[in-house]
Formats: sequence, structure tokens, C-alpha cells
Amino acid sequence: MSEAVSTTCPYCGVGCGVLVSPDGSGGITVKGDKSHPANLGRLCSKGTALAETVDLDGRLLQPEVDGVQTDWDSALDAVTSRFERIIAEHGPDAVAFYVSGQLLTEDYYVANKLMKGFIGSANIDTNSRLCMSSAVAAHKRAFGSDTVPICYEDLEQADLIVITGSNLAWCHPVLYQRILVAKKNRPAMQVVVIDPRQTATCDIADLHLQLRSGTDSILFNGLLSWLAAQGATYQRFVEQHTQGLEEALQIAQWYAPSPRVVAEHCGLDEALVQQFYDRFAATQKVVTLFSQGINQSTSGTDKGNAVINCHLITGRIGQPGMGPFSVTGQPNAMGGREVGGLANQLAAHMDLDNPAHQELVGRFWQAPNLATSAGLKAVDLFQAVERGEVKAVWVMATNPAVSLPDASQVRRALERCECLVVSDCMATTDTIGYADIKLPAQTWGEKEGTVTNSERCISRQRAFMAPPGESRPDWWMVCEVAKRLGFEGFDYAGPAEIFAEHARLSGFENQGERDFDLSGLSDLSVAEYDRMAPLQWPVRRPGQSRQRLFADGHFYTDNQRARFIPVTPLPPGQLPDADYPLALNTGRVRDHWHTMTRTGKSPRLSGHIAEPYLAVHPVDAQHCGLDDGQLATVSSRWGEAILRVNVCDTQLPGQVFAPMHWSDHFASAARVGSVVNPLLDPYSGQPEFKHTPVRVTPYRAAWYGFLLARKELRPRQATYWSKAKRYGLWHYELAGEAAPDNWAACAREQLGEDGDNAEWRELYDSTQSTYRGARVVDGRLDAVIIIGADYHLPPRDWLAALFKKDRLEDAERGRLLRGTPPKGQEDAGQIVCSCFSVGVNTITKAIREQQLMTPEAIGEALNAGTNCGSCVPELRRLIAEVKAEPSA
Ligand SMILES: Nc1nc2c(c(=O)[nH]1)N[C@H]1C(S)=C(S)[C@@H](COP(=O)(O)OP(=O)(O)OC[C@H]3O[C@@H](n4cnc5c(=O)[nH]c(N)nc54)[C@H](O)[C@@H]3O)O[C@H]1N2
Ligand SMILES: Nc1nc2c(c(=O)[nH]1)N[C@H]1C(S)=C(S)[C@@H](COP(=O)(O)OP(=O)(O)OC[C@H]3O[C@@H](n4cnc5c(=O)[nH]c(N)nc54)[C@H](O)[C@@H]3O)O[C@H]1N2
Ligand code: SF4
Ligand SMILES: [Mo]
Repeated sequence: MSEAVSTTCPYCGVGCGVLVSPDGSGGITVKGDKSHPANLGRLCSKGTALAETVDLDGRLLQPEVDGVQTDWDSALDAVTSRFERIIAEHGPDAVAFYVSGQLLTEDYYVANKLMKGFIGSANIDTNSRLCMSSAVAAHKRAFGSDTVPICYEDLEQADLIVITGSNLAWCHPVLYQRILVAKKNRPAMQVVVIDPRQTATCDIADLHLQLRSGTDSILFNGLLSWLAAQGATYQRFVEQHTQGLEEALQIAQWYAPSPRVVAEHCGLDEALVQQFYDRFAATQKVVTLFSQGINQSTSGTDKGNAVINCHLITGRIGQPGMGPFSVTGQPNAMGGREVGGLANQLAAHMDLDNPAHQELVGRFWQAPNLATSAGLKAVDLFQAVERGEVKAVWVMATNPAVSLPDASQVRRALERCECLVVSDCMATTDTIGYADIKLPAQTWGEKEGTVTNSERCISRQRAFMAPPGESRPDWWMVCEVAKRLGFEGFDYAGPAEIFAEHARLSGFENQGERDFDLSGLSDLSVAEYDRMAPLQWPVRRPGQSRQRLFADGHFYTDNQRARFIPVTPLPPGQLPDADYPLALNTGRVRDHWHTMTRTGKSPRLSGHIAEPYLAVHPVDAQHCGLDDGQLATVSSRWGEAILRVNVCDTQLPGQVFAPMHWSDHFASAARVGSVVNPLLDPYSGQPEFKHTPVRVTPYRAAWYGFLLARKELRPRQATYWSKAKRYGLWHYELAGEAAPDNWAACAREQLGEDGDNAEWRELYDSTQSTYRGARVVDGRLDAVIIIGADYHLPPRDWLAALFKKDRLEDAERGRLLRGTPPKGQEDAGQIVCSCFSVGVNTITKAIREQQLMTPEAIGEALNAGTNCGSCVPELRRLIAEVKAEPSA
């Protein structure tokens, strides 16, 4: 058996180390790497299921130009000549790259170098604009540099962790696990969660502030005034190492003079606000961790600064167990910032508008044509494409037709674009459908390079399988086009050489005045690069890694003092009104990743939440005439989506929530990006994904259904469908607006042509307008479809077991058509524990019957929750629900 390859998980910014080995039958096994400092062996549900995502189904394997498959030479020539012509006719600003925090640092570095140094435009922006740009802007305003001062160990050493705008339990699960363990070992450790939703993360909260969405700047301004009023400040630090407190404090005191005023604005109990402020004031070791609930806002930059202000006034930065902590989303969001991948950065943490930096980078790159002013930011970029001002765009490793706000506008832009190049590993994303030129990219497990995680830790991604078809790494494609455009400086033998150049640039004439410095890695040989162990920058000398920055109180501003930023609290860009009375919040679920191109392949992950949904508070549900389980149309001024209603009191009244993941590939009309408004933060250009005024109305379907089939299908007549790969089958949920004349025909039509050996078992109940059908091929169940006039349909999950049988017994055929599981075999229900595929009904039943009152007890009885632990918050919620049931 060959040795395990150590690499880094391709999902979130925690950046866990994984060990991959062949499983002996063509697949792989994936384990957490105990020696990796990010996870010390742990993995979450997504990391654990990685083996299910590396098959070649749906891969793009051959370059394509104008719909015709071709070889690399012709495809690269086509990219080059089209870019060349457009640049010649319209200038360099008529072309653009739109890249991604899922590129490796080496890909990112050459793309940025080509656009900003050689093509001569700063029109390269990245999906990090949608993600980290407010945090970047806040860091730069406060510290003079985009520095995350903290390390993961600080989470274990802190006495108080404030988590705001982050669903850590689902989005950075291994960090959440680390906090959980630390809290178990040290019960005095306190956790405060600030989120308008009650999320899985609240499971470890000693205090949950369920504030009105968008009001964090009032809450943190209030904290600043409170700290000052209580004298809970670090006077010497403020005097020696900061500037601007007076003005920031004045504004804070004006808007948020007391916990009472704060409570009123944030919709909170005054006592809870008071408790939060008291704890913060009294605790020295505080980490404030923030994510998209802060960043994705029209005042996201200010909110970041409102948080940082509270750490500056208390001097709680740069020391063990304390600091503001912006967690990164994508695996290489941090690496993208290092290379300067945003349209308003230059390279290696240097600024586009700084003449000294321009001179330095220009000289280092020997750049003939260095861009000197900011390019278009993501949302502006696609608007300029629609207007025809930008005529050629190369999209790499991102799916903007789904993930940008006002996504229908983006589709118009992609359609209009004269030359759209897309490099992706998948053949059928919503974006690549519009491409003139498709370039097959290598992906995780096939390519070599580095990523940087949330704590500035650089780790290697290593290949463990042969790249399929004609796929190539992104850096190679970029360099080939650069060379064809006639530019020198792109002749790299491999990623090791690119990395070394990136390291040299970071240290070039850097006498300690720039935070980002990898001088110690500039001379890395290929062999050393291949062996490189994870390490945190800055790395000024070989082997020298740094856990924390700012311990010495020196910041990267002109006078080395950190800046307090006065924050005027602003409401969200658009408030609900009579036409659109609810606020739509969007985000993530535990087991899916973005537009599902990877996690959608995994049956285990797809079982957790198999259908796109809208979470609605019971009061709003009543107002809108919605029942749990029904379908609803959610519409805004920008667009609409059809989603399954989930009535739950974890929402605040007035606010609804929908996950961002479902693309047109997985559902007929669930792209919430087309509903989200494109309003932006003025400093960062980051969109307000967390707040769009919407209206929710019942979706008037005349029939509903579901379907399990061995093969992927294209539902017909269904005006609503969603699909998920589960149990080795395809699971579709369906609905249609027109009542079928013939239920059997409607049902059969969904399944497409019958094969020769197909036989049908059917049951039609005219009193209830339900039809149940099963297609049996060679005695084996091939597909089951159940449709009816109502959305209350029989359970689905137990049916999957029947597909495993070589022959169906008569009794099974009968039950199949009645829709009832056999006695003693309950329907397992929606998967809660994806590691062991344990469903909600199984768990609830066991809690009730066996009196399982802790997640550990459930683990002993059912295994659930005993591997990665990602579902433990849900297990605890189920226990609480059963406890709350009226006793029989
Ligand atoms: N499972 C999974 N994990 C992921 C990803 C994924 O797709 N799936 N994506 C990765 C990426 S790229 C990112 S950026 C991260 C994102 O990680 P998170 O930011 O943790 O995830 P989100 O679900 O986008 O939003 C976080 C929370 O912000 C809350 N929120 C909304 N409005 C407000 C507000 O006004 N104030 C406060 N305080 N909170 C608010 C939402 O209710 C939500 O619970 O996740 C990473 N990890
Ligand atoms: N409504 C709403 N929308 C959001 C958000 C939200 O909270 N709400 N969050 C935003 C945030 S924070 C983010 S980060 C974005 C993420 O949104 P996207 O970046 O658009 O989503 P992904 O599905 O991760 O897209 C990655 C693409 O890269 C491809 N790929 C994978 N590996 C490689 C590779 O090595 N090379 C190449 N060339 N391609 C590869 C995948 O197949 C996939 O098509 O979504 C944003 N959109
Ligand atoms: S927490 Fe999960 S998704 Fe994130 S890097 Fe670790 S294993 Fe991957
Ligand atoms: Mo992100």
C-alpha cells in the first residue's frame, strides 16, 4: 500500500490537514492529519466525506472553443487573439479576470501579475470581494495593513469568545470543535453568540444576543462607550500605540450612550446587553470572531472597525488569548489577499495607489505596463460587462451566475460578453454554460500548490491522483496565455518557482515596513517546497514562523499607531416596506459548499438538507398564509425563487433565511442570488447578502410529488423541481402548476422513456388524487414516483432500501404502493449524522424510547455524532425538543 499523501482540505478557511490514501479499489480514504496545526487530526462532515467527491462524473476534460472541442494550443491561441484584439481596439480596461479564493496562491499570483503588471489594467477581482473585502478594508483602516493578528490557539486560551455574524458550528466546524473542547476543559470559559438567528453555534453560547439584523455597529459602539465609561480601558496602550479615540468615542457615545438605548435599537433585552458589556469589560482575554454577518453589509467595513475599536481601547490585541478575529471563508481567501488579487490591491500587501509601491513592484516584475489605479470591483465589473464596456472576461474557479447578487443581471452580462473564458473543473456549472471558451482545470487532489488559512498558516495542497483528460492547472493556462501575448516573466517550471518569486517579492526591499514577508521562503528548492510543513507568516528568516502580530504595539500606519475609526451606525441599504415587508438573510448549511459542484456529488452530504428552503418565523408564516412543508415564492425587486417553507422559531419575526447553495443545476428556481439586492459597502464594495426586502407568497401548485430513480432525469411538466444525490439514487422533489388530466401519464412522463424490460406497478386513488407508481426492470426496482394534490406525501427515505434488493417481494410491492414502511422499520428521515447516515426519526425515537438525554448517550446507542461531531448541536436540539414534548 502506498504512503498517505498529506494535503489540505479544499473547503473552508480553517485549512485542515488531511491524509489521503488509495483504498485499494480505485477510490481514496481521507483522514484528518494529526500533525497539522489547524485541526490536529479532526475533520468535519464535509472533510470526512471528501472521498465521495473525487469521481470524474461531470468533469470538463477537453478545451472547447465556440462549442467545439479542441486541443490546448487552439484554445490558448483563441483566448490570446481575442484578448489581444479587444485590448488593441478598446484598451486594457476592456478586459478582465474574475478569480477566486479557491485558486491556489501560485495560480492567483500569476493571474494578478499578468493583469496588473503586463496587460496593464487592474481589472482583476475575486469572489473574495463577496466575502472578505469588508474585513480587509477594516484591517487596513485600523492597522494600516490587512493583518489578522491572531492564531487558533488564542481561541483555546481566551476566557471570553464573542462570535458575531458567524455560524461557526456549520461554517468553520473544526474551529468550533476546538472551542467546544477548550470549554469542556475549562468551564469558566464564556461564549457569546451574536446572530439574528438561533443557529447551531448557539449550542455553546452562554449568552445569545438575537439582535435585529444589521445593528451590530450600535451594539459595538455601545460597548466602546461602556468600556470608556467604566474605565475598562488600557490607558498606556491607547496613549502610546493608537490615535483617534476621542472622535470615535464621541460618535459612539452619541449613537449608543447606554445599554438601554442600545437594547432598544437592537431589539434586545437591556439586561442581556448589560451582561455582555459587563463580561467584556471584566475579562482580559477576549477574542471577537466575526464573519459574513458583519462583512456582507452596506456598512460591513464600519462594523469590522466597530469591533476592532473595542479591542484597541482595551489593548487586547497581539497577546495570547485575545484579539479581533476575522475568519476567512474559502480555503485560500487569505492567499488571494497576499498576492493582491482584489482590484484595489497591487501585490504582496502593497497598494495600487502608492507611488513607492508601484515603483517597487514594477521594477521587481520588470513590468512594462503596470496598472496604477484601481480596477472594477466584482459587482461593478459585471455591470460594466452588461453595458458593453468590458468585453472580455476570464472567470476562474468561481460561479458568478449563482453567487453574485442580482444574479439575473450577471446572466445578462455573461450573455452579452463578447469573449467569455471560463476555466473550471466541471462541465455544466451555471456560469460555464455561457462560455465561449471552456478550459478544463485540474482541481483538488490533482494539482500542486499552497493555500493560506484564517490564521495565516501556509500549507501545501498536494496531488494524489493523476489529472484526468486534458485538464491543466490554472497557473499553467495563465502563463501560456501570457507567453502568447508576448510577455516575459511567465516561464515557470512549476508552482515551486512561482511560490519562490512570490516570497521574494514579499521581502523585496522590505525592511520590516510591510507585514507580509516570506523572505525566509525565497530560496526554497523544489524538494523543500514539496516537503514544506505548515507555517504562519511572516516568515522573515528560514524556519521562523509567527503566531501573533502587534505584540509590540507597532502597527503599519505612517506613525505606527493603530487607528480608531468613528463609526456612524447605518441601517441596511434598503429597509422592508409595504410591498416587500420581510428581510431576507442568506447563508450556508452544514453539509453543502457554495454552488454544490463538489458536495452535490456526495450522497452523505446531500442527505442532511436535501432541498432548498426558506426559514420563516411562525408569526410571519401565518401572515403570509404559509404552512410548514409547503412551497413558497420569495420575491424582491430583483428577482424570485421557489423554496420549501420551514416554519421555525429560530428566526426572528420579520426575517426569513434561505441557503445560497442551489444552482439551476440542482433546482428549477432556487437561486437566491437572483433575489438578493446588489447594494454595496462604499469602502469595500462588498454586497449586502444578509439583508434584502422580500415578499413571500404561497406557491400555488396543483400537484406535488417526489421521485427516486437510479438515473439522473430531466423532470417534465414540473414547474418546480429540486434534486439531490442520495443513497446512490437521485431524489427529486416536484410540483406543477397545472393539474394533470391524467395523473398516471404525468407521473410516467417524469421518468422518460421506459426500457424494454420495464414493468409498471401503479396505484391511483381518485378520491385523494394521488398516484403511486413503481418502475421495475428485471425484477429490480428502478424508480418510484408518488404524486398527489397535496404536499403531504408519504415518507421517502425507507423506500431507498428497496432499491438494494435484487427482487421485490410481493409484500414489498404492496407497501411500496401504499407508501407505508413495514412495522418496526421507521422511515429514518432527514440525515442528521452524515458520517453514519443516521436520520432524524431514528434519533428522536431512540431519545424517547431509551431516554437518551445527552449526545454521548445517543452516540453510544446509534453512533451518531461520534466521528466528526458536526451534528452534536443538532443532537442536543433534538433532545431538547423531545424533553419539551408533553408527556403522554
Ligand atoms: N458548510 C459550509 N461551510 C462554509 C462554506 C459553505 O459554503 N458551506 N463557505 C465558506 C465561506 S466562503 C465563507 S465566507 C464562510 C461564511 O461563514 P459564516 O459567515 O459563518 O456563514 P453565513 O451562513 O454566510 O453567515 C453567518 C451568520 O451571519 C448571520 N447574520 C446575518 N445578518 C446578521 C447581522 O446583521 N448581524 C449578525 N451579528 N449576524 C448576522 C446569519 O444569520 C448567519 O448565521 O463559510 C465557509 N464555510
Ligand atoms: N446569497 C448569497 N450569495 C453568496 C454568499 C452568501 O452568503 N449569500 N456568499 C458569497 C461568498 S462569501 C462566496 S466566497 C461566494 C462563493 O461562490 P462561488 O465562488 O461562485 O462558488 P463555488 O461553488 O465555490 O465556485 C467554485 C467553482 O470553481 C470550480 N473549481 C473547483 N476547483 C477548481 C480549480 O482548481 N480550478 C478552477 N478553475 N475551478 C475550480 C468549481 O467547480 C466551481 O464551479 O458566494 C458568495 N455568494
Ligand atoms: S473545518 Fe471541515 S471544511 Fe473546513 S477545512 Fe476542516 S475539514 Fe475542511
Ligand atoms: Mo466566502
